[in-house]
Amino acid sequence: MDDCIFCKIAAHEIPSTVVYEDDLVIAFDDLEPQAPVHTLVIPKEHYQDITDGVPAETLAAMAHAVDEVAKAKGLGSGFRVISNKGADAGQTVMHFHMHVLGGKPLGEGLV
Ligand code: IU
Repeated sequence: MDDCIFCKIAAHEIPSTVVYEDDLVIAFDDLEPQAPVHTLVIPKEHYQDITDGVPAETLAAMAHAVDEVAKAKGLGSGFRVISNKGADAGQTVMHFHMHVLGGKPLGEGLV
């Protein structure tokens, strides 16, 4: 999509700190980290959110990328994966993404 900032990051038109990349997905550090490790995993193709008909192959590539991020960032003791869908969940960038959060004990609550 022309006006999507995450599409531009995926295309390397906007610089980011890339943690992992393959043909289908890219993972890069969040600009406003909410934890010592806060990396975003996104599909290179534009999907609005997790419900937007994302192909199984792409979802599998994202799961693989989460694992690669965890290894690269040394998150062996645990981490959290969050994907916001829609305004009530606080989604601000309308390009499907998974937050990978860790690097400290995150507590037991989900919200
Ligand atoms: P959300 O789930 O849509 O709320 O998360 C969007 C995230 O994208 C949020 O954590 C922002 O800090 C992050 N982000 C970014 O890393 N780089 C950007 O250029 C923009 C947003 I815009």
